[in-house]
Parts: sequence; structure tokens; C-alpha cells
Amino acid sequence: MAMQMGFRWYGEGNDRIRLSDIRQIPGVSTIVWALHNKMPGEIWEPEEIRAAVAPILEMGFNADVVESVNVHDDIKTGLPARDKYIENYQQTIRNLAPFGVKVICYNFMPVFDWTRTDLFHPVGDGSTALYYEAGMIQDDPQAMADYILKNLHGMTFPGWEPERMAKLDDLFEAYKDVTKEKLWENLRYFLEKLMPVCRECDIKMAIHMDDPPWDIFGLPRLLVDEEAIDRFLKMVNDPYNCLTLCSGSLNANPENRVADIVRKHCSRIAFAHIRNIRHFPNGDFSEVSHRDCDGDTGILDILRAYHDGGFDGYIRPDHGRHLWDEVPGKVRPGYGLYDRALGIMYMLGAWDLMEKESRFHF
Ligand code: DNO
Repeated sequence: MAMQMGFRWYGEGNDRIRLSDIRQIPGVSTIVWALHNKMPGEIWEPEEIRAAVAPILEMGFNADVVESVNVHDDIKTGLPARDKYIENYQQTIRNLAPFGVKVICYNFMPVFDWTRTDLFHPVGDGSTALYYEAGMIQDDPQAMADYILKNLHGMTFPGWEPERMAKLDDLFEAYKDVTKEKLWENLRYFLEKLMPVCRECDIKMAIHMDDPPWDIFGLPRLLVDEEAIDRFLKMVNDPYNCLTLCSGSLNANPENRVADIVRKHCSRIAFAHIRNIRHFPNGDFSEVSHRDCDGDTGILDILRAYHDGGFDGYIRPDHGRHLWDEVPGKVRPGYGLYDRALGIMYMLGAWDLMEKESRFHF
């Protein structure tokens, strides 16, 4: 098996990008998809899955990776109702298996998924990108949620469901007593219940890193650095308990050496997200192009680490900048067509060269 290149697509009628556009990007085999109308905790029914996957397969792609099946807050907070939601999750895994799904990406972040303060920040070359202004993430989560929802212009975005965001106070209340240790314990409980089903279905659970990798608004976050990743993999030491190693999420903390983590845990990385970050001295950061020298994340070292490790999982360009006519309202923030396509060509260029060199040397 070789590494497989993926492209995240939000589905027919829910994405301006068409599958026929994606087919023109060289080297993409996998569409990373989800049922975006589902609330966390709901069962994904076989008929709904079939309808979503059919156009993907028809266009000649595989649908091996789902991002994400979101985890209900009762599982994260450890309420008694979690057992019912875990059963639903198990059923969703069973329902996905006949469609060839191999990896489920998910996250265990309390309340918020990824967090940015500016979705269309000028990069300096006329394009815009997602931006994090450290000073702004202080005490008003509602203002941030409102800002993000407004800039989605009605587009769905997992983790930012308007229904959930409308109940932010209740959510914060629910997490009030959830310490970091409790959250770890709830994650272990969840995964231990899933592992037998994953083995039976040959589907890997691949946890996404916390983005950014530190506590925000007083909410604990777990998957933040190498030590936490070591703990996570040891805690449920099963080949089906894997990582979605997101280079940009981790490297939002410049101390995180992503290439070293890849070298250490390559066999447990089921899904690689490649994104480049540029840091500013005041703690702000901007997302930038995939080109190594445009940011500080070390994209080439990371790709080399995957190549040296014999990586045969799935990889995708993560966010891209918004280029050309990708202006607010016309593009899902971070998920335009052009910069992700450029990122793919950059990654495949480096990868093909490494392949060629290794064939030449041995
Ligand atoms: C951001 C994405 C995340 C990711 C989830 C996984 O663009 O990388 O939203 O999909 O955290 O559950």
C-alpha cells in the first residue's frame, strides 16, 4: 500500500467545488467526506451513507476517510447518557464499514473545534488566510462564535453547528467540573468501548489534534504536544487507536517539533493533515501556503519523516489560503480549491522526488 492523497469535500449541494474539479488535481485518490447535516450523537443510516458516497465512487475516487463523526458532549463530559451515544457511535462505525471506510477522524475538544479570530486575514500577496490573534481569545466565547458563524455565510461547518452555538452558556455549564484528568478518563472510556467494533469493522479511529494546542476560555484541551500524544497512544494501546496528526494544529505552538513526532509514531498515524503556519513574536499566527519557506512548520522535514517511516496512510492538504475570486461568501473559510490544489502539487513534488531517490539508491 502506498500513501493516498485526499481532498476534503463537503458534499453535493454543500460545496461550491465539484468532484469534477477535484478530479483535475493530479494524484487525488480519496475524498474526505462526512454527513454534514448530522448532529453529534445521531446514527448515520446506511441509506444516507450510500447517497453521500455514490457520487464519490462514480467519479472514480474512494471514500475511505470520514472527517468527522463528531462526539456528543455527554460523552466528553461523562454523563450517564453517554452509553447510549457510544452505542450510536458503534452503530455508525458498523454502518460505514460496508462502504469501504477505513479511517474515522474525530476530535475530543470541549465545546469548540478549531478556533480562529480572523477568517480572511490578508497574507500580504493579495490572498487571505485564517489567522489567530492571541490577544482576542480572552473572555468572550460568544463573540467569537458569532463572528465565525457570520463568516460561514450559512455554510455548514462541523463543530460550529448553529444549534450548539446557540446554547453556549449551557455547554460551558456542562463542562464546569470537567478537569483535564476527567476529560482524559472520558476519552479512555469512549475508546475502550469502540475498539472491539473497530477491529471487527477494520476501521481506525484517528483523533485530531487540539487546535490551537492549549486551553482556551478555561476549557481543557488534551492533544497538545508530544507528551500528550505519547500518553494517548499508551492509554489505549491498540493499532486501531490512531492519530490524525495535524501539522498546523500542533505547530501553532512553535515548541512542537512535528517531524520528530511523525518519526516516533508513524505507524499510529492513520491520517496526516499538512498545513503551514507563520508565527509572530506576540503569539499571533497566520496560515500560509504549503511551501516550506513561507512558514515555520517545517513542511519538507515532515514529509521526509513520513517518507522515511514508510507512511501508507491518508494525507491531505489541510487549510489553504483564499486565492483569486475566493472572497467571503464564495468560499468555505480554509477550504477553497486553488491553494489546496497547489499544496497537493507541492507535496506530491517532494514525495515523488523522494520516491525516485530511494529507488535509485537501493
Ligand atoms: C479544521 C479541521 C477540523 C477537524 C476536526 C476533526 O479545519 O481540521 O475541524 O476536521 O477537528 O474532528
